[in-house]
Amino acid sequence: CSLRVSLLTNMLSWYFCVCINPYQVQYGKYCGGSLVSPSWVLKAAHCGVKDNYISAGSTYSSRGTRYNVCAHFVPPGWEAPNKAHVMDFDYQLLLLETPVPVTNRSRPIAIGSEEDVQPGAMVQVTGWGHTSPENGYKQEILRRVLVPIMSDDQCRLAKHKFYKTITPQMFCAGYEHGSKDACQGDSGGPVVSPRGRLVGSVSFGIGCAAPRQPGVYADVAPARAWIRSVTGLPL
Ligand code: 4AZ
Repeated sequence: CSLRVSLLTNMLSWYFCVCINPYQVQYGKYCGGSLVSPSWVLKAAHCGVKDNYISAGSTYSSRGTRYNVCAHFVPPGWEAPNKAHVMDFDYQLLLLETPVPVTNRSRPIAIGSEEDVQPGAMVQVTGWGHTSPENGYKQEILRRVLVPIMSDDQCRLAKHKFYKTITPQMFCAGYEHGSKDACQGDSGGPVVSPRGRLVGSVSFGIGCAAPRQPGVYADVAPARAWIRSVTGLPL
């Protein structure tokens, strides 16, 4: 019976997953990213520039199609993580050699604006990262979690000094009691507002899903002008 249940849930998750998050891509072994146009991917700056391809078009980590990266663009404010663990401007743009075809499985997401980033708004975070701090295995099937955006003031009260360094290029999201969060391997992945706009990119956090230790995300809305200037997209 449990086999049947798991077969059924696998089939259901397959059915639902095929079309969810067509904008999600994978970068390297441990990072995600988002298609913001057929030729441009937004990912985390801290994921580096080592890998020269992304995979897109599947919710299965091992089944995406590879697209070569021809250039990386890093915002002027980004500095590699320092001792204070500040990851300001933790986003980066990748230009693909050939555009990803626009289909049900791969398609860009529109970039959100400041109105999409309100405290209390439930945002969807997706990735192939760890499902608990103890489970160090990458997931094969894309997972998602819904978490509320926190005000910066509330985030500064969190239980670690790193949260005091929240900048306008970041926002926090999560519950006071924890339990739902992004984790290792989700970095660079999409954070999507209730109206389906890209508002963030997974950046960092102290541990995963612990009480008063929310996830920290790069805020994409303030990056619109920079994204427009690099990509020429009509934002
Ligand atoms: C990471 O290392 C990471 N709980 C991503 C998100 C969070 C922690 C770590 C947030 O990719």
